[in-house]
Amino acid sequence: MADRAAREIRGFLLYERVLDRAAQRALVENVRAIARAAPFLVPVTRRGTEMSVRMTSAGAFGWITDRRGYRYEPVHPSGVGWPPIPERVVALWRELVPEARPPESCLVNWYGPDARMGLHQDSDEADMAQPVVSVSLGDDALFRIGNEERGGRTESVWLRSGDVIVMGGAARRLHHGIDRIKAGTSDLLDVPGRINLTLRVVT
Ligand code: MD6
Ligand code: FE
Repeated sequence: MADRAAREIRGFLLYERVLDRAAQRALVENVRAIARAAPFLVPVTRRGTEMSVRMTSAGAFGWITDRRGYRYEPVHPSGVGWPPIPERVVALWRELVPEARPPESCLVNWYGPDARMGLHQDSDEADMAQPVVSVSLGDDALFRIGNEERGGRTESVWLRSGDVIVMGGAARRLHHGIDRIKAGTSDLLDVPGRINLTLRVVT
């Protein structure tokens, strides 16, 4: 595959429509199976504010936030182990970031039509030299990329179903977030909304 074309935005690499419709559908089925084993959670910040996305995970570690703060946990709060990361996204990881260590976590974010994700840095991982690979499914989402420090100018790009982003190198420390979802732009899911999968090395 090595010759896929990427669009670069501030060091983020955007691979458009990497997953075809059949692969997207199969991945949605994988996500449904993950959610049956490890149900979606309502993430709550340390201050007690509910986030608008719903979250679960696959892999050796899942990313959790609750009144105790942000962290990776080896099991779902129910006590069950996180299900394995779907093989097709592990294959994508190997293809797009062959030099990286194997992924240890696949965070699954569910966005309803009104969900968003504020500008944040991904900084809970021990080895920041390892990239993050993110897959979008369902409705279009407006992704905003900022700077290493808070504030300053930002750039936005629409992410569509089947798109994949690689965040590595200097871009690994940039703020980024999802401003909004454009409901009804995809008919992949039975309901309006978006699924995002983010693969990471945690240790
Ligand atoms: C999202 N994505 O696309 C949120 N983080 O719903 C992220 O927070 C993200 O897309 C790190 C690398 C790529 C991402
Ligand atoms: Fe992130």
